[in-house]
This record gives sequence, C-alpha cells and structure tokens, in this order.
Amino acid sequence: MTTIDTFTTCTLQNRDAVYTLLRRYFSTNRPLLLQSDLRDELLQLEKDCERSDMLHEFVFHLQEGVFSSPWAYFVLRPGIAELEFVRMHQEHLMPEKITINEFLGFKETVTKGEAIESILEVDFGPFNRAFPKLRESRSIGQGVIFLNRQLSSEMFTRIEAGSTRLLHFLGVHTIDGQQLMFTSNSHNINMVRSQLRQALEMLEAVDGTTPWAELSSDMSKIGFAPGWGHNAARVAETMNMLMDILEAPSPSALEAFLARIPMISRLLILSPHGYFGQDNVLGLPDTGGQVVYILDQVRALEQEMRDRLQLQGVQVEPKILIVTRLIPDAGDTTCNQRLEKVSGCTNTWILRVPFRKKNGEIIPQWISRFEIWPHLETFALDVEREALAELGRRPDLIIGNYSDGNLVATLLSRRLGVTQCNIAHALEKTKYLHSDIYWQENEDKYHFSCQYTADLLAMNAADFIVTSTYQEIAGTREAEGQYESYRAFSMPGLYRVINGIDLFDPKFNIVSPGADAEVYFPYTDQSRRLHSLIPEIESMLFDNTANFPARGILQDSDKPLIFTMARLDRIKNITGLVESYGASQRLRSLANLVIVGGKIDPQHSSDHEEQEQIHQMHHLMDEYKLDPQVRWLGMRLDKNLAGELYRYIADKRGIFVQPALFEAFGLTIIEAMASGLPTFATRYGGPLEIIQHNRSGFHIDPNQGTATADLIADFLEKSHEKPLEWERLSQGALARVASRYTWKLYAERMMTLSRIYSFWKFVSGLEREETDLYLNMFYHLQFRPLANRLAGDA
Ligand code: UDP
Ligand code: LCN
Repeated sequence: MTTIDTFTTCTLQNRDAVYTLLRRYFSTNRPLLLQSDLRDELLQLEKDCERSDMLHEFVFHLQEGVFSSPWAYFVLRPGIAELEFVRMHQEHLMPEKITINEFLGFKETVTKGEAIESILEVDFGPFNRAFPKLRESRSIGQGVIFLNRQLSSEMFTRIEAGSTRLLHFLGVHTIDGQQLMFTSNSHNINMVRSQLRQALEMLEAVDGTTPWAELSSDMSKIGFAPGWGHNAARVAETMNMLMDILEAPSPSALEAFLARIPMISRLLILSPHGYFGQDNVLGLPDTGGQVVYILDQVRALEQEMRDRLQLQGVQVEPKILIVTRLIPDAGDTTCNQRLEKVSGCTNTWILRVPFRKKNGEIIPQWISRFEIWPHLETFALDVEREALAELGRRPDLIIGNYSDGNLVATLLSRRLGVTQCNIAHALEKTKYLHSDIYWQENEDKYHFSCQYTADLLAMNAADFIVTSTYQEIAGTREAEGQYESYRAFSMPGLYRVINGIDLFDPKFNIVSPGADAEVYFPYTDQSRRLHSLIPEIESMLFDNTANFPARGILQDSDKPLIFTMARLDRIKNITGLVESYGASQRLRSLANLVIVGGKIDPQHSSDHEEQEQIHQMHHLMDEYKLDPQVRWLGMRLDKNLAGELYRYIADKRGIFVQPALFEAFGLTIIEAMASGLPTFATRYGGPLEIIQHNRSGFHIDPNQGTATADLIADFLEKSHEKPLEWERLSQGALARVASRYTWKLYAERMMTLSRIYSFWKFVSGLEREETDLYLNMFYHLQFRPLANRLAGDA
C-alpha cells in the first residue's frame, strides 16, 4: 500500500526525480494543484527521464497539492476512505507526516496570502467514538446490515434483557392510534411464550387461509392484537419467528421479523426549492431529476406500504405527503396550488407551503436554490403545522431531499422526534472545484457558506442516509466521494472542518433508484409502444417547417442518431459533446446528433448559467457549421414522449451519450439503458458504477473530446459492419438495469431500512444526544447568521 513511508523510501531512492518533479510543481506558479495536474506533471517528466514505479504509484495516490516556496503540502489517499497528510521542503527533500489541521492551516494561508491565527475548528469525531462503526471500506454503504448485526448481538448478550426490550417495543406499538401486536404491554417472557404456544395451537386447528377477521376475537382473548398477518398461515409464521428469536436470537431472524412489523404508514418527504409539480416543470431552473426521482419513489413506496400493511392484516390507509414550496408566480405549472394529488397513487399528495417574509408577506417569485437559505426556518415551522394537519398525526419517517430539504428535515425531525432519512441527489461541493477554500469569491452567486454548513448539519443529524451509489459516499480508488469531500476542508474566515463526516458510520446505505418501468421499457416491446407518437417525433427531428423551438436541420435522415438530453447546465457539458462531435469529421460522417435541452433563445431563460451555455451552443453550431448534422431542440419533453424518443433512437440503431463533467447519478442513463440503447456516459460520478465498460455501455472522459468521439465512432462503425455488436450492448444495458435499478427493489429496501433504524432508535436509544446538542449550537451560531446575512444582502 502507498503510504508516507513509501514516499520516504521512494525519495531516498529517487532523489533526483523527486527534486525535478517538485520544481515542476513550483514552476506552474499555481498554489493549488489538483490530482489531474499532479499526475500530468509527472507524466511529462516521465517522457524525459526514466520512470520510477514507486514514485509513479505515489503520485497517482495524491489527491491535492498546495505550494508555497519552499514548502509543498500534499493530501495522500492511500485507499478508499483513507487520508494522510504530508509535507516536503523543496531543498531538504524529506517527507514529513503532518496533521489535518496543519495541512488546512497551510492551505488557508497560501490561498489567503496571510496566516489565519484563530478559526473555529469543527470536529464531529469525538462525539461518535462509542458508536458502532464499520471497519472495512468495502462494507461502506451497507450500514443497516452491520447495525443490525452489531446491535442485535449486543441486545441479546443477555437474552432475557434483550427479549424484554423487544417485547416492550411490541407491547407499546400502535399505528394511527390502533394497538398492534399485543393487546397490552407485557415484559414477562415466559408469559409471552405461553401465549404464543397457545395461539399456535389454535392456528394449527384452522385452515391457513382463514382471514384475520375471523381469528381476531379468539386471538385478542389471549392477548394478540392485529399486525401478525392477514391470514392464519402468515400469523403462525410471524409468531414462530418471534418464538425462535426468544429462544435463540440471530440478526437475520430479527431483521426478517422486523420486516413484518407494520411500522410505517405516514411519510413526509421534503423537496422545497424547485418547481415541484407533475407537469411542465422539468427543465425549469433547479428542477430536474430530483422531481422525477421523488414522483417515481412515492408510487413505489405507497404500493410497498399498502402491500405490507395488507399482508400483516392491518387496516390502515398509508399516506404520503411531498412538501414543497408554493410559488404564486408559477407560469404554466401547478406550483401555485396548495394541494395536488399525485397521479398513479391513491393517497399521495403534494402539499405546497409558501415562503414568507418576516412581515408574513408571501414571496411570489421562484428563488434559486442557491438563495433560499434565509427562508427555510420559517418554512419548516409552517410545514410542521400544515403537514401535521394533513397527516392527522406525526409522520413515521421524514425524508429530506437535496441540501435544503435535508436541512428542513433536520429541523422537523428534531422538533417532532421522528426518524430522519437524507437523500442528497447531488452534493454541490464536488461539482464546483475549490468552492470551499475560495467560498468568499463565489459568495455573491452561490452562497456555498450556507449550503455547506447546512450539509454538515443535516448529514450529521440524519438517522440514516440513502445514496444512489457507493461512489457517492466514498468515491473510487481514483476519485474522492461526494460525502468524503466533507471530511476535511476549510472555509477561511468561517471555520475549518477537521472531521466533518465519518464514512464508516452505519447510517450510510446504498439504495439505487430506478427508471419508471411504465414509461421506459425496451424498444422491442412493440405491444406497449406508443406508436401514435412516432409522427410527432419524426417531425420534431426532421421537419423544419413544424413549429418546434429548434436549431439545425438534419440533411441525411438515414444516419443513426447520437442522442443526448439534459438541462443546459455547464456541468452537464452538452457543449463539450457538441465540440467533440463538431471536431470529428469521422463521427459526423457516421451519425447525426440530436440534443434535447435548454432554450434556443437566451432571452427565454432566467438562469445565468443556462444563458451562457445557450450562447456557447450557438457559437459552436456556427463555428463547426453544424446545422445540417445537428438537431437541437430547446424544449422539455413530457415523459411519454421522452420514453418513445429513446426507443425511436434505438430503432435506428443509435446511441445515448451523457457527457457531464460530473454526474452524481444520472437518471437519463438508466432510462436510456432500460430502453435498450447503448449508452456512453461520463466516468466522473455515479455512471462509472452504473455502467460496466464494454458490457452494459461505455465510460467516456468528458475532458478527452477526441478520444470520446473516436470511441463512439469505432462503436458505430463496428455496429454497422456487425449488427450483433449493437445488440450485445443493448442486451447488456437491459440486463444491468433489470438486476440493479428498479423501483420495486428500491421500495423494498427503503421500507426495511425505515423499520430497522426506527426500531433501533426506539430500543437502544440510538439518539446521538451529544452530537445533537453540538449541531444545535452550530446551527444557531453558524448557519443562522449566514442565512440572515444573505437575507440582508438580498
Ligand atoms: N427529462 C425529461 N424531459 C426533458 C428533460 C429531462 O423528462 O425534456 C427528465 C429525464 O428523463 C430525467 C430527468 O429529467 O428523468 C433528469 O434527471 P438526471 O438525473 O439525468 O439529471 P438532473 O437534471 O437531475 O441533474
Ligand atoms: C440530481 C442529479 O444531479 C442527478 O445525478 C441524479 O440522477 C438526480 O438528482 C436524481 O437523484
């Protein structure tokens, strides 16, 4: 393994190479060098002198370098979730191990040009020392399995005591005021055993299909309430499970038993910022995949809750509330309506609560996600009142989404004492390079001071965190993870984070989303296809007389199509793809390019980043004279049209490309794959994990435009010669999505997590009281003043 000791040995053996490399770094005259810069300089050096494998290995494990003559400070990442800090003097060439604090202090001084004497140090490390932690990096993201194993073995070290706690939980368990499992709270294990034996004897005498309604009267006489099962067979199974646990407990038996206990029937989901609606919202600023994710998620969760409650014989109607902001000036969307029922669900609603000024006045206009921080506290209080009224009681689980939703979830969960789950979707920190250290320079536009503070608060407060991929938590051998980027960082003038989040905390769980199987299904499934949409698609793509906001007219309609669809954010890098395509004559001769995203007229956009990208698109179309080969549609497609478009592209043996500079997950990727389209997606972020290279798609490097164009061109040429090649990738994509990315799998897992975390919170006081108090102070002393300052600026 590459550690600082390796570096010492390596320096002793390769003094000259190390010296030359350091000189190269200093001669860039840049105080901060990224991983790629550090590597590039080494690769240049290796062209001129003999390569040292040890040095090469070491540099390839460096994450970052900070330079101020005569010192060079480095962050070394020996492996996933491991960090070491080292410095080296330009002349003495002897690596010295340093602390995080020393590293961050040096970085602050170098970037600010002056030493920072005193700064708040944020360190969550000591609070969680006694808390059980994973040990192996490969287990990161499987927290629930670990937690269950750990806590159940602790709980049952003394069977009597553990059983008593379990029975107490069951004895007081109610849902919607209905007593479940036991009619009264008995702590007497022998008595419960004898009750169970008696019940099982009774159940043996009746047919397994006998419904609970017919059993309930006899069962209640011996102390059993509903919740064991919908019929005699299931009741007996559940009772046998409890008998086994009371006799010889095991983590898996406990997990299986808990999975049956009806615990969750009221969910509160928070997604404050965007235009959150069911129609006409996608593509509006700040409204993208998160809305799609939540609308698909609630359908799956409602179904799962209903199925589970029904199987356990409990007559409770599940209810889900998605709470978002009410935006009076909502254009052609429904975001100005208080309540909207979610289609495809029976009892799921969007509840919209307005942002209010201090004087109570409602704020009418949309507010960018970067600017909403001052409004969230009042919003949380208003939501508490309205959500409780709509749900009729406290929710069983609160799920936050994105930085703002997770902060509101934190405030509400704390006030209501409800289990909190966070879903980040995308943490901005890894997207914007150096946005922590140079936060002051970007504060006017992005207010990262508020956002990163909110992130730290919410991720440390959450009972559990759901991520879409492993890399979202801990990255890959090559790259830092999104949560990992919160471990140690500095915001000069604000605070220095020594230990911001523990990746080995069992709160992390990977539960990947899916693609709506009703909409995104294989192009070969002819009977389900919406053939009536094909003429519209063809006129969208090829008919310039039709009235679509578009640029470009495809001259050769027989060529396969390269398709991409995304919001026109800089990070989505659609302009990068256009540039690679424009510069590759080979690719242009093989296929046309179809882009769905943004607007054609910059004046129609209210988002500064989008406007800039629109100008760039026009510039590239002009520069490379792309109008005959590129069709750029500046519109948002409704889901059915988008679904049929993916399949139409597949009919034509085309491909899908997702060229983002970084993509947290990328729903379009699994939609394209679920349609059977060979997919080329960025290697930065979640797509690296979704796609297996050359099996279920291809990874591309958005920074290597020529290599990307060549890879796509090679594939299109090969597929033209051997159609089976296209088929192979198409089949690979379908199989991958079916095995990993479905909403059914998601809902099952999510419900299990909710039960298990809620159970452990109840029985073992998993409350992290000290952390909570620290967070409360951090909220009041850091977050609130920052948010108030932003309110003053606004
Ligand atoms: N989308 C759509 N119509 C459009 C543009 C996008 O339905 O015109 C959908 C797309 O199908 C996907 C979502 O918007 O479901 C975008 O999610 P993704 O995770 O790819 O990116 P995000 O926008 O969240 O960054
Ligand atoms: C936000 C993103 O940036 C995407 O990568 C995700 O797919 C989307 O949210 C849904 O989680």
